[in-house]
Amino acid sequence: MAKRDILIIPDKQLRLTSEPVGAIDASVRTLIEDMFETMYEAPGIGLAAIQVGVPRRVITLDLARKDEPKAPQVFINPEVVWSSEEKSVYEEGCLSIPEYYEEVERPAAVRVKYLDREGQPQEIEASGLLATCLQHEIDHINGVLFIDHISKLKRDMIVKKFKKAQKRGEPVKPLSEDKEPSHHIG
Ligand code: K1U
Ligand code: ZN
Repeated sequence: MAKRDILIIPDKQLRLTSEPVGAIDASVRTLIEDMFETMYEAPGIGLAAIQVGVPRRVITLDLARKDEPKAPQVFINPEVVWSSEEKSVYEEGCLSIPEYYEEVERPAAVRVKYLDREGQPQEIEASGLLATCLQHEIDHINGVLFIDHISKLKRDMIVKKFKKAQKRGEPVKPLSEDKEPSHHIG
């Protein structure tokens, strides 16, 4: 297994639409292993392959708390086949936009069809954090970021900060020091 570098905005690769996976071969299995290592190390609760520069429709998740055993989940070629009318709001973060957290409104529940890591077709109905995370990661494989769901004013401010920091070769400081995630897993 190898940890890979996570792309940070404004990297243009994050705007690509990822291609479906055909056969789950050795390169896909290595990608999945590397994504878990990268996600756990970050640390994060989800990761899309494009965040490590691979434009394939592969997602890893682990929503287990720190005091619980690991619960890795893999979604290959995921597709939302149903979304609830009911919405929920969650303060989201993104490993490609480090240190920024904003409330995003999305469908409260979704049904997602996908292939598991053995290539078997599966369907899952998700609500709560799993629904939020799945939608966030499926957005990634379609070139969409959570900041696309917030106001243009806030989005432009965040992108500007990251562009400026990239030019200077510096890390980006949070817009406000008290913008911490309200969900504390573990
Ligand atoms: O896709 C990503 O960038 C990963 C992202 C997933 C996500 C988080 C919150 C809402 C929707 C999607 C993250 O994992 S950000 C880091 C994070 O939320 C976290 C990290 C450690 C412990 C608990 C949360
Ligand atoms: Zn993200």
